Amino acid sequence: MTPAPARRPLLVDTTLREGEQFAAAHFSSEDKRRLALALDAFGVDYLEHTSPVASPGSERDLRMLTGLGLRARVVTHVRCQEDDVRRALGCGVDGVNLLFGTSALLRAASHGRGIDELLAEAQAAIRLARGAGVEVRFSCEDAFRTETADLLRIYTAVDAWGVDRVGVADTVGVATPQEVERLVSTVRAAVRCDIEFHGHNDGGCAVANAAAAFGAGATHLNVTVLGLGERNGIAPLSGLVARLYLTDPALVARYDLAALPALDRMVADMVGVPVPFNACITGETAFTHKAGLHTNAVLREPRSYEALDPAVFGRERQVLAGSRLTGRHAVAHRAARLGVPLSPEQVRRLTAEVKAAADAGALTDDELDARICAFARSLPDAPPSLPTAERTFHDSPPSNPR
Ligand code: HCA
Ligand code: CU
Repeated sequence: MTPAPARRPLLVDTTLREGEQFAAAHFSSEDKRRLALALDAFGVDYLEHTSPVASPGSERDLRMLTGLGLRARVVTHVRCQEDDVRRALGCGVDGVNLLFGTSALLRAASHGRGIDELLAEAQAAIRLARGAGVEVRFSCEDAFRTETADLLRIYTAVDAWGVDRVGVADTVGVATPQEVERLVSTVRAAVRCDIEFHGHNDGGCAVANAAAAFGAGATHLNVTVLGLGERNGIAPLSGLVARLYLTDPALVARYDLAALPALDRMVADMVGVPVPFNACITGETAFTHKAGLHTNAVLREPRSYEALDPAVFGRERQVLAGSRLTGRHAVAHRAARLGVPLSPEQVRRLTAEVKAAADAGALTDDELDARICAFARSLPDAPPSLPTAERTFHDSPPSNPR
């Protein structure tokens, strides 16, 4: 008997909708085209674009995206208003992502409708979109501050009206993974349709919450490149991929994982922000090892201090040897890479020298190499073939075999 295929999440990239709500973001039509092609090549399952009613340019861009012939489904974010749904349908989308604020706070501050009223408007919008044969998602904005009884009433109603999926949105990033797990499980038990999760990062839990939602039965997970979005954003694509890969590489095997660094850089350049130094997978130092204890072990066995293999994601391991936290193994490794043979006693002395010098600030690779060469030349038995000029290199011990 062949084993049942693992359940895998579908990724809904909303960089071109939620991401454009990031304070510094303004994507040109050409940015959108390049980004959509790159995300499609990476393999995301859906691309969500801003509503065509947002501006004339947004409508033109949405038409341009639906005309690209992407493999990913192109969907747009739409208020539950029939005119808005018609405008979306006119752009040739594969689906509409309908939403309504359902918490008492949003009902009062945003649209002023009661549950009965919003359900009536949702029903009309759903009927119109279903009639056009596109995918329909209905999301409760601010689900985690909405009464559970109200949520279940809404979700079961829209499920009965034939939506393809319901959305559970942590709009202000207040939920914990445990709360996500509880709510998504409750919704899972109440509806037949698929479930989408959209989580903001105000409390630092966006990635953990998306992973928890998947664990509890969500089928579709929202991400943006770099986590761009309102305020401090939502779950970043690279972060969620890292989390899912650690759970089971099969969950993300169909995506072009080595394309992540270039994707993050592309969007960072478009928006004018750096890729965060501590971003999962794509951050500058995500695979950099520094302290002697770490470098010692990692040079022998990369898995000792690496949960993820950099090579899988198109990255390289960096082993720093020039800081005061360095260790003998890192220094010896650097010397060996320079072609400088040293005895264990000489390595010990050189390491002590490096540490003392680095107390004033870490040595650059060039400075460290110069120091190693000078040390070797000063030895009474210095071999004639010592390198005279410093060179730099990236450390890449064998990729870990995971
Ligand atoms: C918004 C709200 C939203 C919608 C999410 C969704 C949120 O900015 O319009 O459609 O599921 O966080 O609630 O992004
Ligand atoms: Cu949002």
